[in-house]
Amino acid sequence: MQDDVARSWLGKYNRPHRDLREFIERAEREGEILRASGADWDLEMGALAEIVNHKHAEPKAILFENIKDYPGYSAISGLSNSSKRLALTLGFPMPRNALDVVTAYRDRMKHHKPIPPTTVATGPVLENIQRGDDVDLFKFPVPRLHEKDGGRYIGTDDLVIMRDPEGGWVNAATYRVMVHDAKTVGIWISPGKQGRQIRDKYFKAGKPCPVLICCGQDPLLFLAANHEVRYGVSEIDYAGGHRGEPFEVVPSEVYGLPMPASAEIVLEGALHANDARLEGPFGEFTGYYASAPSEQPVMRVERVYHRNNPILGIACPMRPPTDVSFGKCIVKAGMIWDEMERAGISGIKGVWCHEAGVARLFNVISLKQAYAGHAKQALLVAAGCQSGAYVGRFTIVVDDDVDPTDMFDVIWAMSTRCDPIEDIDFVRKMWSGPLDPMAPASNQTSRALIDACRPFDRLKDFPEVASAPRELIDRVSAKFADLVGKI
Ligand SMILES: Cc1cc2nc3c(=O)[nH]c(=O)nc-3n(C[C@H](O)[C@H](O)[C@H](O)COP(=O)(O)O)c2cc1C
Ligand SMILES: [Mn+2]
Repeated sequence: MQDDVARSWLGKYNRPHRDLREFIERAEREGEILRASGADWDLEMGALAEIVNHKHAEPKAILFENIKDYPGYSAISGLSNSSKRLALTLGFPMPRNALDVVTAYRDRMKHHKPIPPTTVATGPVLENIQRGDDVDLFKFPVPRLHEKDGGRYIGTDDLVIMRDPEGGWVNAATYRVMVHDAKTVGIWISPGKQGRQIRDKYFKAGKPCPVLICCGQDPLLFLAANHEVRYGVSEIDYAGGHRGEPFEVVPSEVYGLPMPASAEIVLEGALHANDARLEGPFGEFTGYYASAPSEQPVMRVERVYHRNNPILGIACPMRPPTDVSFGKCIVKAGMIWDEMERAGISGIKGVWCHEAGVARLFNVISLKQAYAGHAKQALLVAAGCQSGAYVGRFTIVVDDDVDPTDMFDVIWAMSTRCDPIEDIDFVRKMWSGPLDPMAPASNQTSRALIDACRPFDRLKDFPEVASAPRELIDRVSAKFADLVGKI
């Protein structure tokens, strides 16, 4: 099993990167990293992330160096936010475009098997340890990302690691972490998330919930942590399956939770049901300061582990595009495609989660219809599967002659192959959360399922598309090569 997966590491390099640092070296060799020296942790890092990510469709990552007040410390934003860097992260051949990576992800998932980590006694993460009174979170260049944020956020590009008290498996998910003071943080977890389900099991049993917060790690771990991996599967194992070999983990001192051995910074502590403080607001991925401050459990930090000259991972949600949104479009599309095929749907030719919908709210499936009802079945599964369900809005199915990544094509199909009253269905009370500005207090919102395929019973006599055949285009292009060159 492991051999099969290992051979699937088809990247430019014949082995996975060792850690975040080697990944940065590789990405820099591809010209994918911008170095920014002298930014202020107070708002400037966030503003620079906005400037860079709003400029190009495939933005570069930013390595912040010599951060104000923090000589010797650095931070990195946007590591997997381009097709090239995602291919490097996952070990895929260099892609021509985003859909190449989506397809590679879907293909990988056909034989992907989670690989549990190997426990080792030590690793670079133990180079420095703060215990008890020594704990000082302000030792790190923790940014205030947006003007109206409720505080400085140390956890954005992070793994929040917890052990399920029933199954014993380890969840590792990205949840935002605000610094309250030098020794205390607050974690915001949306209702329904797996870490929230686990946390609440401890609280219900009247027990504290042990937690590790890893802030800076291999981007492959971050990728697994911020996507909806199925319940019961550890994101560390899931990422190991992509890597083709196990990650190494070191048991933490206090609670024995697994921390990635080459992590940059890890905080350890526990959440208590009756120990909460106001958390937020925070500029969020939907593009708004979406939820008002609320009482959230705090973690009294008992240990901080960090490498020498640690690199803090940062992600800056904001009005999209953000420093994770492009990469998310690709991975989410690959995951939805895979889940749809696992659910038995045939004929899927492409999936794309549009960045303007922040890879969640406007998702398109391209389908070769084979039977009446095929398109509706595809819509229901795409909107309801684990990776497609949270904070959704519009799911659209188009025929296989429509490029799902091309908004012009998609709107043309919606405009010409969809009769709104017949072809748009609504599903009420789906999974949403406080970050959706339209969500009511129940955190449930509706979905529009839009069938923009030609009606199946009219496939044979539906008007033909008025577009010159490929051969004619090629022949005329060759004949008028001078003119075509000037277009
Ligand atoms: C940069 C970033 C920040 C995120 N912050 C949060 C957060 O604060 N709370 C939350 O519930 N989900 C957050 N998410 C989404 C979760 O990481 C995602 O839904 C993930 O699947 C949760 O893991 P789980 O399925 O194990 O609960 C964030 C995602 C990203 C990319
Ligand atoms: Mn999970």
